[in-house]
Amino acid sequence: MQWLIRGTIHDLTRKGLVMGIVNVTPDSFSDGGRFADTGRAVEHALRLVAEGADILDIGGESTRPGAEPVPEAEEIRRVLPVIRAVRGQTRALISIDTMKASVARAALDAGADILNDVTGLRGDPLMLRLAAASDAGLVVMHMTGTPQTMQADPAYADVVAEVHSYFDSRLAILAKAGIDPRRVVLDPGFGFGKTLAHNLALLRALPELAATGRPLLAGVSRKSMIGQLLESPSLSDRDWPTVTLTSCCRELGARIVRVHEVSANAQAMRMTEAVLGD
Ligand code: HH2
Repeated sequence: MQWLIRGTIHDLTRKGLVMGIVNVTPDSFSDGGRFADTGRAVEHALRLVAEGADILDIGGESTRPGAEPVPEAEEIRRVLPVIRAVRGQTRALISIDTMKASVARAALDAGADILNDVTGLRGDPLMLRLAAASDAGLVVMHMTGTPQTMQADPAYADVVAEVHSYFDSRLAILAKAGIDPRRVVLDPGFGFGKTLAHNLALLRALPELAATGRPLLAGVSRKSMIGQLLESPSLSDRDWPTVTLTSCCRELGARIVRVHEVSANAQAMRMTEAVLGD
């Protein structure tokens, strides 16, 4: 269970990674506007590192259902000063959460280590070439449709089989583009074109999805599936359920969790790993 990022191998066999979310956006679904200016975003990022984040996932465009697309110049204006400032102050890994190759290129040039593309490097025709020319770690996520359309009426004959075959085909396409598979981690994309039943089926199937041999990343933090299960629209009720899901995901084989609150989720990872043993 290894992840190759900028020439360094990270062994995730026994110890998974916590990816802390830094949304430099006015409209993200759970924290929109809170860290939208550079100073507050940098302060937040450094706090997440102090709490135990291994990776900071910095994004300048919300992907919540129905979110307005952001022009590339504006997205770069949001994320670049944050990446530059954070790069100078921490050795934590930095990930750029973007669907645009121009934003990814600027972020990687500014010192980002990982490219997290919710379209699985399919959205921007220039993304695959950029990824191949770099040595960044890559997060390849599954999404049906686009953030504008994905929750309209998600339907699959068999969601687990479809995500599984998507992973296989993306790994084959990336390998053909010359990308070392050890650079890739895979993400089922919870909430991206999925109903509650689809999300639960994918959670249960994590051990099966891990059979590709690549590490799995799970992003369930504060997502609407939690509100649906608890029958509560309140976002402030979603942090403890997220911690529980972190523990479940790690037990079921995920090696990286993407979360808004780092401290409690990092503790859940360590506790679960202690129980799992070798
Ligand atoms: N979820 C979100 C954004 N990026 N990337 C990966 N790899 N996996 C995910 O599950 C994922 C992601 C959505 O969460 P958030 O960033 O909090 O919200 P928004 O997109 O509204 O900024």
